[in-house]
This record gives sequence, C-alpha cells and structure tokens, in this order.
Amino acid sequence: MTIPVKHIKLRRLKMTLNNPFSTSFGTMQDKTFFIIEAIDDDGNRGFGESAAFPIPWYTEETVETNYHIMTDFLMKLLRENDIHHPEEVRNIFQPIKRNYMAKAALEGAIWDLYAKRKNMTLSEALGGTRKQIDVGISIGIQPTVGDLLQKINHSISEGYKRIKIKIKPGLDYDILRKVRHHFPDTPIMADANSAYTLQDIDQLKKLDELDLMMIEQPLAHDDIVDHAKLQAAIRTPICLDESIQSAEDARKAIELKSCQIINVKIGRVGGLTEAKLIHDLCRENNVDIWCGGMLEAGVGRAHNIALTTLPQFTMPGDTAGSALYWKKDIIKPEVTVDDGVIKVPDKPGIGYEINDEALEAFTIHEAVFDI
Ligand code: OSB
Ligand code: MG
Repeated sequence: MTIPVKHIKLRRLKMTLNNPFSTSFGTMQDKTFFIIEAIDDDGNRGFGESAAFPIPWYTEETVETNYHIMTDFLMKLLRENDIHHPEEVRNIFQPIKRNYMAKAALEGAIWDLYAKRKNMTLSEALGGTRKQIDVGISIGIQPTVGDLLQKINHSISEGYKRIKIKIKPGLDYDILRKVRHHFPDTPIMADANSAYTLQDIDQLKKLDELDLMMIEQPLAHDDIVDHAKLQAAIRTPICLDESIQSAEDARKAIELKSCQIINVKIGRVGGLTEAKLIHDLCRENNVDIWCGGMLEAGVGRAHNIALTTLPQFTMPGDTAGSALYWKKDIIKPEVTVDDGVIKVPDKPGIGYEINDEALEAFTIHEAVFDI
C-alpha cells in the first residue's frame, strides 16, 4: 500500500531560545526553521522539522537553501514517485546531491505519517526497543568560568547523565581543568565544533589528563584524515559530528580510525533512514553512537527521542527537556527529563500532540503544496 501524501505544508517558525547559545562558530538566540506537515487523504498529519540555521556556520545549509531545495526539487520527486515505506524516500531523493537537512525534514514528516497510519509509535516503526532514554546536556560557552560551574552544578542536580562543554582555542584546557577540579566524578566531554587544526596537537594532548569521555569534532568540519592522525596521538576518544554526513562517511571514518564514537544528527545525515544505517554500521563495528541535537523545537526533539530507542544508542545524547530551550514548545505534553531520563511516548507516530495554538503563534510564513 502506498502512503498517499496529498499535501505538504511548510511553515517557517520563529522561536526565541530562553538563553543565547554560544559555540566556537557563533551565538544563537532567535531561531528560524521549518516545520513540515505531510497530510494524507484522511487528514492524518505527519510532522518533520528542519535542523538548518539561518546562517551556514554548522554545515553549509540554511533556512533559505532548505526552502529552495524542498520546493524546487524534492517535492517534484515526491510527486513523481509512489512511496510504500518511508525507507524509500532516501533513494527517491538521491538524485539531488547533499542538502541533507532539507531531505531529512520532508522524510521525517513522511516517517511520522507512516507510523500514525499504521497506528504504531515512530520508535516501533524504526525498530527501536527502549522505553526510556538517558540524556545529557550541552552547555554553550559561558561569559565566565563561574557561570559555567554554576550551570554544570544545576545540570547535575537535575540529573543529566553527562555534561558537554563547548570549547575553542583559548577557552579550553584551563577551563576544563577547573571544571574537572570541581566535579571530579562527573562524566564530562568537550565539543570544539571544528575550531582546531593539527597544529594545536600539543594543546589537545593536554586534555588527556582530564579524563574526558570524549572530544567532539576537534578538527575541520569535512576532515577524516587529520582526525585519524590526532586520534593516534591522543588518548581521549574522538567523537565525530560535522564530518559524518552519511553512512559512507561513517564507514570511511571507522576504517581510518578517525573516531571511536559518532554523534548522529538526523538532519545532518539526510534523515532517519540514513541515521539508522549509521546506527547499524556502528553496531556491527562496535562503535559507540549517540544522538546529537540542533536546539530543536518539540517535533525535532520527538524524532531524536524515537531514534535514540535503537539498541546501539548506549551513550546519553543531547536531547534535553523542552523547558531548557523554550518558554513554550510546540508539542503537548512538552518533553520532560526526570533524573536524566526521558520516557518514550507510547502514542502513534512521534507520540506528542502538536500544540496548534503555539504552532500558529510562532509561524511567520506558511505555504501548502499539492503532491
Ligand atoms: O555541535 O552539537 C553541536 C547546537 C547547535 C549546533 C551544533 C551543536 C549544538 C549543540 C547543542 O551542541 C545540542 C542541543 O542541545 O540541541
Ligand atoms: Mg557537535
């Protein structure tokens, strides 16, 4: 049976983070992004969320390139092809190169629609087994070390299972040493968002004494060769984020020993199907994998939760609770974290209702397309 997608509704939302979020590449507070709705003949609604930011500083995609690629190319492919299962969408989109966040947003809406039509949870549709998932927290660069220590303290008291700290050259070893001193037993990791080069190897080697769980994406966003050299020179496990945009990238990184751990983001790799392939590859190769975050609103957050129910997601991810990011989220109930654990919802599809009033209130532009 085909999935009769009749309309695609694109909504451009503008939401404001409770606090500015700073990384080595910049600071974000206002967030513009797309919520995609795939609607079938019976009025079932499947939801997807695009991870792209307005500025191409994490990967090359932006909100505007998403709109262009979705409306000028991907929707045409949806019109021309019958879909029996959401796993086919990856191949249907293959003629269009890269643009993974645009692809993932549409594919995600079709996955949710499929699961709802089958009256199963998205987690079940993906083959997930966990009923609850462990989560950590990602803390942006703070104005002072005091602020950072306070945030970490608060996050630990809330029960988050591991703390991720953003670093960049000049704001790394000395800060992490203070953090380690104050929190000797806390699982701590550092994310550089590609701010270093191999010339910084001595500074990166110094981190080995701090017993970090991992260092995430120290080197260039598109590199897997220098990361292999770095991994051979340091003890701290390297986790790749930006560098892994497909299962092929993951295969090569594993083969070259460029990383010991992979942070998968549904948007960065082109959708749930590709994320699942990366998961399966990690499982076969005994590589740890966890689910990263893109400061998502509720729809993207729900997709992350469903993905994290797959068996190889043994490390806590970055999917924290809605209230950490938003005064009001676009789902009902909002995502809550109890003692570092999110209970996986048992309702069909993404498992959370859409808060239509909130969705409407945050929408700055919308358009409906026939499929
Ligand atoms: O590198 O994981 C990253 C946020 C924006 C862009 C890139 C990253 C992040 C985070 C925050 O670390 C993850 C989250 O809390 O959603
Ligand atoms: Mg990262």
